[in-house]
Amino acid sequence: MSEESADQRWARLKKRFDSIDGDGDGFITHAEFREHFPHLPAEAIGALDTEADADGDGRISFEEFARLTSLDA
Ligand SMILES: [Ca+2]
Ligand SMILES: [Ca+2]
Repeated sequence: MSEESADQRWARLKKRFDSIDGDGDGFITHAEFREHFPHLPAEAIGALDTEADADGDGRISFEEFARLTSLDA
């Protein structure tokens, strides 16, 4: 596989973020997680939520999302 540039990676993350952010306000809420991952158990989403929400405001900004997804990249 070819190396992905930072720009490509950023664009891919943004696309993924936008697809989860249903109302397009730039933040992913718990409800939007649930809507996007209906097959995930509530506790898994809760854990994801807690882990991703670095500043504890109850929603996931793109910055927090990028930080979370870079963990398993
Ligand atoms: Ca939203
Ligand atoms: Ca947050």
